[in-house]
Amino acid sequence: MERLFRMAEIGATKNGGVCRLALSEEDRIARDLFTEWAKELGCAVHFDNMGNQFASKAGYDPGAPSLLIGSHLDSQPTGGKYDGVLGVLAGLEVIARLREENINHKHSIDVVNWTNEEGSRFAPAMIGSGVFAGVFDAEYAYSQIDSDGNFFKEELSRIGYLGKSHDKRKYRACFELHIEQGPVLESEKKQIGIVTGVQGIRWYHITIRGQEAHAGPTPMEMRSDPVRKLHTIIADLYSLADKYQPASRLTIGSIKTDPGSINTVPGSVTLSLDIRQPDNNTLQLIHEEIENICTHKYKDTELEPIWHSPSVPFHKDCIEAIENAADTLQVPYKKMFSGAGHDAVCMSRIAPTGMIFIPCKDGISHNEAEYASPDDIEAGISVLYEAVKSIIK
Ligand code: HGY
Ligand code: MN
Ligand code: MN
Repeated sequence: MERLFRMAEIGATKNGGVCRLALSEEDRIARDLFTEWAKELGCAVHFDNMGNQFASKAGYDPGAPSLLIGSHLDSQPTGGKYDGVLGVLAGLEVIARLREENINHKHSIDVVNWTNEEGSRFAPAMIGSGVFAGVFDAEYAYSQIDSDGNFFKEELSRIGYLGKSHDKRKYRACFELHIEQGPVLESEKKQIGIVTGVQGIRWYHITIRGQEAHAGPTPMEMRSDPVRKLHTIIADLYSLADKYQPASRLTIGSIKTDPGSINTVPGSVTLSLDIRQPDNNTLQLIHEEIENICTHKYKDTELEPIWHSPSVPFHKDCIEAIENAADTLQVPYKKMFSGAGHDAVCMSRIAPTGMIFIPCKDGISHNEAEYASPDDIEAGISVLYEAVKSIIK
């Protein structure tokens, strides 16, 4: 808890949250602090070509594949103290407990801080774990640009975390502890979520084109005002989401006019679109309907797909190890699908992967009011610790 509150001071916002955008000065300070704590725990620390940080505790068999415990330290612009940070610090806590209990273990452990999980400053999300797991190539990631025109690679180098890519290797397993970021566990009074998989995600930019004109002399009937068309397209998108309830999610997180001047009719308006669905076939149907709305129904509208992360299941052995741990510790749990994307999605491509959730107050996250109780945090870390111990022996 001390480490968690110390980390929360980095990028602290006035409403009790954090703003620690990927590759920002705050991210650099957080990374340096992670390194300091990892070294205090006797870990060897390194970072790779995406700035993913690894804190390693050696097992007694150097030839045995290591076990990864990872999450992320970057946050949303108005993020909470727990999203991502909990999973990284839980990894350090597992190492601290192994040392305190003098546990001898075969497999080494790497605690990982994955770069740019949020995808808020540089799209898409999970790009650090994505390059590590072969979802994206490094050049694609390096070419991503933030809203101020900064390139990913320059920013990574600027904060001093542009390392070398490492060779592909096998991993024994990968675990991630995370707050649920939704209301299910709290409403069902369960302390632990055993995550069976993560729903599919698609991101787009939709741009509606018009013609820039003077806000004063230009008669209304002479205007080609893209904002005027916005409400019909937005209505169509929300009714598409309504059509695929209860499981679908649709979010329009940003709407930007260009040039964004109070007395110029915009030449264009661009909205972001985040679609989620646990079923890949349904996600594909929604995708096709979005293409239809944006390319056939409305002219002067461009659809730019940015990211597609298919729905993935987690590994039965990891699910079982977590369930056994929860049973041993007699904590009430529920098996559930994840509504949020996580680095574990990428890792599930290259290692048996599992996730553990704990409740967050009122199901709120990506919000400065985000809160998880010390009790639930303790339960989550203890389940993680038991599950990891059962695998690294
Ligand atoms: O978008 C997500 O689900 C994650 O919080 N980055
Ligand atoms: Mn997260
Ligand atoms: Mn998040």
